[in-house]
Order: sequence, then structure tokens, then C-alpha cells
Amino acid sequence: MKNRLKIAIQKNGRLSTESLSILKKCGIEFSDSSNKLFIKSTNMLIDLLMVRDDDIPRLVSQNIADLGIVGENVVFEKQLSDTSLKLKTTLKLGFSRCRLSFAKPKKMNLDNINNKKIATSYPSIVKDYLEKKDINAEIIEIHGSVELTPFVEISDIIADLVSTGSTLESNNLTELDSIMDSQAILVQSSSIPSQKLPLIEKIVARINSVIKAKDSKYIMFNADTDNTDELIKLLPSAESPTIIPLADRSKVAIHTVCKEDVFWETIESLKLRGASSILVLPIEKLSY
Ligand code: PRT
Ligand code: ZN
Repeated sequence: MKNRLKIAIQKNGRLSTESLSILKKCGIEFSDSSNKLFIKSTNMLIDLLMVRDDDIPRLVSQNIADLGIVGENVVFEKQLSDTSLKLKTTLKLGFSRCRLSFAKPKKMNLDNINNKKIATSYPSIVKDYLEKKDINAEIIEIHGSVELTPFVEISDIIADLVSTGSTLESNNLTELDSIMDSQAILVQSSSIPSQKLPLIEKIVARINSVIKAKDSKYIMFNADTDNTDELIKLLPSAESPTIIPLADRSKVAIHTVCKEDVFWETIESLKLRGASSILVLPIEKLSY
């Protein structure tokens, strides 16, 4: 039991599906995951703690969990409000991206936010921002329906998470300055027992390889032999490509991994310059 690695993830919310999916892609198999607080892996010495996202930084800091997947915004808020938290960011995971931004009612005239009442679920981050900018304002801490507070006169403006912007739009709010960008991150305790380190290193390396693979694509196409240099330059972040001669000696096949997504514009540019039979494939795992 002591040697089993514990990973805390959000039980029910925006981070849950992706968190579980990234761990499964790392080859960790789990028994039925529905509705449990504690899930044992069936093939590795790993257990999942299914908890609220707000509890993850403390669970990791207290070594109740060794690793955790949580939003940067939550970690930053908890670290600012409790400086004794002992945890570090190991990897940025690239999902659940959002930003913490100020927003005001569309009809409100606002020159600056000095002396305004700001409703937010992130009081420590907002306080830190205001102090750094030397702004005097009142912070109203509220959890849930922050976007409604200016209209019931609890606040003048808000500071809330935004991803698509549609919540602000449908509540007649305009986004102002952004305080921080956030995404899901992998955190780890700063005092991991040494016997667990090899397994942590293995899991972190696998997660890293899953993340890299997600952004990468394998691209293959045929081209005229004397046109290869020009075509290779069009490929986004390409590794040194493999060039294979074809039966028709005037042509070659080019295969390479692009470390970024390959967009339609790139495919169209390749075609315009004579590439044919273009194939773009997803990559499941990528390890260097
Ligand atoms: O129950 P539990 O405490 O575990 O979950 P929770 O309700 O506190 O969190 P949850 O599941 O809503 O969000 C978990 C994490 O997802 C957050 O801490 C962020 O790191 C991340 N995330 C990414 C977001 C959003 N995008 C997001 N858009 N969290 C919240 N929102 C909300 C925002 O508060 C606002 O109400 O979505 C609305 C805005 O979205 P748009 O798309 O309309 O702009
Ligand atoms: Zn929460």
C-alpha cells in the first residue's frame, strides 16, 4: 500500500474526462471508474483519488497524493493564500485552457477599476494583481454565479474565468484586462518518498510523451526529387525528414513528424508546389 503511487484528479467537472483519458493513454488501466472516491489501477501500483479540484493542492502538499492534475488558477490561488503549501508544477498539460479576466457590465462607463467592488472566486490572485499594480479596490469573495453579481448590486465588476467568452456575452458583460492564463497542470509534492521516485519518473515521462504526441502529426507525401528542399521548408517544426526514392526516379516520398498541427493552409501550399498523395496522421505516443 505504501509503495503505491496516488494521483489526485477531479471527480466531477471540467478536468475529469481529460485527466482520466491522459492517464489511460499512459497505459494505466483502471477498474470501473464511475462514482468512486478511490480507484485502483489493475496493472500498475497506482491509485486514483477522485476529489474536488480545490482539494488537490493540499492533498499533494500533505503527501496524501503524490501527483495531482489541477488548473493552474486553483494552484496559484491556494499558494497565494497558504504559503506553507509544498508542491511544484511538473508539466503543463495543454487542456482546460482559460484566463482569469476582469469584466464589466456593457452599459457601465469605466475609466479604471480604482475604488470599485470586484466579485471573484479568486480573491488572493486578484489581491496580488491589485497590489502589484498599486490599485485600490474592494474584493468580494463569492463562489458561483459571479457573472450575476453586478446586476444585483453586490459588485461593480467581476474577475472570473473565461474560455470562449460566451458566458460574459450572454450576461451583457465586456471583458477587460486579463490577470492570468491558465491550463491543467501536473503537480507533485516537493517531498516524495525516494522509493516512489522511479514510478513517478516513468509516469511523468509517459504523460510528457502523450502531450507531445497530441500536438504532433506524421505527414507523408510524394514530390519531385528536385523540389524537396522547398517543400520541407513549408512543414511546421519538422524533424529531419526521411526521403525515400520511388520507382519513378524523378520522384521521392517524404515522411516526417511535425511537432505542431498541420493545418489546411500548409497542405494547400504543399499541393501548390507540386506535392501529391499527402497523408497527415495523428500520433499516439512520441518519445525522443
Ligand atoms: O466541483 P469542483 O470544485 O471539483 O469543480 P469546480 O466547479 O470548482 O470547477 P470546474 O469543473 O468548473 O472547473 C475546473 C477547472 O477548469 C477550473 O479551475 C479551470 O482551471 C478550468 N476551466 C477552463 C474553467 C473554464 N475553462 C471555464 N470556462 N473553469 C470554469 N469555467 C467557467 C467560468 O467560471 C465561467 O462561468 O465557465 C464560464 C466561462 O466559460 P465561457 O466558455 O463561457 O467563457
Ligand atoms: Zn472547485
